Amino acid sequence: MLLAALVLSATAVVIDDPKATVKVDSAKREVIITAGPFDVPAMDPGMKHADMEMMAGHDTPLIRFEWPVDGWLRGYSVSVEDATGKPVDRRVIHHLIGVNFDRRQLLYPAIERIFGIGRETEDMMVPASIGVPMKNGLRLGMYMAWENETGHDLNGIRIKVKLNYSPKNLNPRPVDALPLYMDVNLTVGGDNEFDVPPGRSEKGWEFTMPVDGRLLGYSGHLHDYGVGVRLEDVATGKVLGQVHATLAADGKITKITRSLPGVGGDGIRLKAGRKYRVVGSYLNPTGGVLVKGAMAHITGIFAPDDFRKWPTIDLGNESTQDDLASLNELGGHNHGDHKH
Ligand SMILES: [Cu+2]
Repeated sequence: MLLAALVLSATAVVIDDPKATVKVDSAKREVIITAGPFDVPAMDPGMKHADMEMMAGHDTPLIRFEWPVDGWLRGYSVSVEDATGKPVDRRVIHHLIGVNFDRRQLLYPAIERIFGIGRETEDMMVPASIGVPMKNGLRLGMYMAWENETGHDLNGIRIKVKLNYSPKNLNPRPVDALPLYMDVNLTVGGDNEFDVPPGRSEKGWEFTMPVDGRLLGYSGHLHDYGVGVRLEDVATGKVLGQVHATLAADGKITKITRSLPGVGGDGIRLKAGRKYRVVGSYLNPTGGVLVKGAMAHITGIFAPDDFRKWPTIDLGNESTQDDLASLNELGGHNHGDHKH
């Protein structure tokens, strides 16, 4: 009986893009997206990250799918397997970004980035007391960039993204929270990379918070030679949160910290109308400028005090149009930008 129930609870749906399938395992409370097959040529061993960034068609085309259940998203994990189903080192993914066409970001007139991993980030899971509200039928998508340093071509590999959810009848009801993206150098619909001069340097971006709420958890993203990213209050200079990078001896980034101030605590209170700044710091030992070699942002999960005040998508907004156009052009041959 139990086995039958498990089998019945897993239903496969093939959607319009034949490259992605969506499966629900209601026993494990997982939505499993499988994308592929992909052929990923080996990188030239002398290739630097910045060279890779400049390559045409750096990101894969957008892979669209529909979210299949009502409830809350509370975590995700990403794995890669070869044509025979054997695991492949996940570090062949430079980044993987999930987007939600049905919700806007808080700080940018751009569509929501709902999940994301970088080479240096670990899988994400928050306690069941928190969740991102999700409705059956939400239009999602994802894209990724490869960094195949294995020394050999990878043919027919597949990516598996497991999205953990809480069902809609979960009791007690989770606190509604939404992704919060804060980048030191983003042009919506354009890129967010910047040059890093030799030695120590910082780059910051100031913004005014549109709504009241609490930052419940956060991590971030940096490239090689990154030191950290912090969030500070502009008026007082007080550092409210920070992420730190762990680098290997050669300066390559291996890990980035994660904090959950909203678990066992109230989180970091951010106030509507108040100014904040996100600042990325780098220490470049190469003696030269790293051209477009860096990115720095904090990604968090934010509980607004009043959900109704969250900004809605305005399709007439030029930046929103640029954002949508850039997603639709992914995988083209005329750009090598790197969007998160
Ligand atoms: Cu990046």
